[in-house]
Amino acid sequence: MQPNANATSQNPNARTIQVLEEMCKYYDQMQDHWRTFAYRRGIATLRKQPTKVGTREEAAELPFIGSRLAEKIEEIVWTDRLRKLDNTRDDPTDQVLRLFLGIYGVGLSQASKWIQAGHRTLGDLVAKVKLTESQKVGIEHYDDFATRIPRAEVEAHGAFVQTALCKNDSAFEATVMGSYRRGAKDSGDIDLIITKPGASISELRKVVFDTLVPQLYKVGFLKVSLATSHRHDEGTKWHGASCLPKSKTWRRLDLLLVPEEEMGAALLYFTGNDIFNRSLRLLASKKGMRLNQRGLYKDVMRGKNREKLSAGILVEGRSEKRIFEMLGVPWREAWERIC
Ligand code: DCP
Ligand code: MG
Ligand code: MN
Repeated sequence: MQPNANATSQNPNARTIQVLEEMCKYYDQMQDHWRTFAYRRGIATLRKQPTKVGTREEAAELPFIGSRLAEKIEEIVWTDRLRKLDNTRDDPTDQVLRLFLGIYGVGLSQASKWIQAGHRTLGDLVAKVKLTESQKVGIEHYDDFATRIPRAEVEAHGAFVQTALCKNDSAFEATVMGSYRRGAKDSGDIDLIITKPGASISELRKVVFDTLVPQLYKVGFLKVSLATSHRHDEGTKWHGASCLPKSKTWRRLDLLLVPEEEMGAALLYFTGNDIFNRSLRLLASKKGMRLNQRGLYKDVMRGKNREKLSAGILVEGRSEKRIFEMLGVPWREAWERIC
């Protein structure tokens, strides 16, 4: 369990946190990543406070709480609500935008174009727009993908893949990552790392893409593969949807193929959370190093604006613990990597 998850109701700032979390969820739905990050960091700070934070001055003293967020904290304490949140809830265009942004793979520019063209409902899109295959699936399974997945079900999807893998080669391992590894009670999707000691990426690819995926389609577990937005992920990632034998609910499933020598970096990356990853990458870059999902590299040449001029030399990829050590960061268990 996340250490903070249970503590919320006894927290002196519980009500403030609750309202800020709603605001944060709104920004997340709007794909406003910057504000989402700012709110999440601010909320994390507030969770750690032993006493109630009541004024903007008090709030602004705290780490990761800027003047705007501090004003909002004061407003919530004084009025028990946030006008900005109430306004967004009442705005019909906003509601349509959030509806469209909730479709898998749909971004702001696509959603805005549809609104400008006069579309207001998912039915409008189905009837009047030429949709991609992924968008069609995203609409058909809109509610499925919007529903959190209970921890036990995440585990069951992982076990299903592991069992199928073992039938091909008992040395293969499927490990559940993402919010599950951080101890979350439910998850937005299922993230799995697939690996085998000693196997190269080409062996992993062959087994996963030529054998495992077709088999899992055949038994009805995999339902559809969904387009990936990043070209460089091709060949190491699979995105799609899966469904347990007795269920009707499709879940989002992400597979990441990882050779042994990159396992530490991949564990680190795929455990997250995304804010924790960001801060580690920034720290690496400040130390003249670079961290990505393959490894930690040193002697990276950077230009004036920290842009990368050379890839650098691999320092560590295999061990998650060693990467922490090389960065000079004390070890943190997965459930402590909340941000
Ligand atoms: N990740 C990242 N940066 C991103 C997206 C992902 O560093 N922009 C990493 C950290 C995430 C992990 O990949 O923890 C898995 O990504 P998910 O989007 O599946 O996020 P989580 O599993 O953390 O949360 P959720 O329960 O919403 O799936
Ligand atoms: Mg996830
Ligand atoms: Mn994922």
